[in-house]
Amino acid sequence: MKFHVMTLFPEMIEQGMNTSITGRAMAKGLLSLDTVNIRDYAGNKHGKVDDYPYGGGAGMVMQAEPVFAAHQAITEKAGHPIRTIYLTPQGETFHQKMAEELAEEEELIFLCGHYEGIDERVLEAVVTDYVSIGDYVLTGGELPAMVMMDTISRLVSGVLNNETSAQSESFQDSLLEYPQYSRPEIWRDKAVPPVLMSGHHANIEKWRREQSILRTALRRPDLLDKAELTEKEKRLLKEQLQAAGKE
Ligand code: 6GU
Repeated sequence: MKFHVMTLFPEMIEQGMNTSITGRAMAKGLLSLDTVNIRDYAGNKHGKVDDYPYGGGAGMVMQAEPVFAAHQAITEKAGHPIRTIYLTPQGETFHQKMAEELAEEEELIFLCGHYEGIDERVLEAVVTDYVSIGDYVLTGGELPAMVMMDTISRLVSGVLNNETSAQSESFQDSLLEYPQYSRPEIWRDKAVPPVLMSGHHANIEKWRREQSILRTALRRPDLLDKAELTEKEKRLLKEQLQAAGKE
């Protein structure tokens, strides 16, 4: 996967992506990151890329030409069109299925805006996808771009140590992950659930599935509608919720 990021703050993106799992994946050549400083395409010696909004109003608008020139430099070098994501609270809300679909692309361009936004005309010319990461307002698109790249990266083959974990984790089957425990067996008078110490793999799998279902019901009941539970699992969940005084 090759990520291109158009931004006024390339060091922010590089610092974030060079850390931890994405950093290791880049060192291994499984991912690549190309940050493009839009300011380098300002076309004036002051590096000015913003101006007042026509019609008046607060703040500044990023001008069309530097964004267009930066985008052209990327696609001309690539020699083919590249799906271009503009990070904006006005976009479709990011979700795991979208990440899975984007992970199929060989390259992606992320366009990060600042100030009050970017001149609409260049968005119409270069953007293929408008994406938000949730209903709150950030100062710029850099953190959302990093959120998306992190999510997409872990779906790229070889990025995670264990191939199974990308698939089995939360949301893949609309259930949250089961709780995890490690040494010591007793910590501050709290013991690890005995089934995990039993070595009985079928019982462990069964317990984990039950825990996933119970936890989803308690923390994210909205997800449960999409999960496929057997009649037996539905009955057990009802009992457990009643026992916990939650129903
Ligand atoms: Cl993609 N950008 C900004 N500026 N704020 C956001 C966002 C994006 N998604 C949620 N809030």
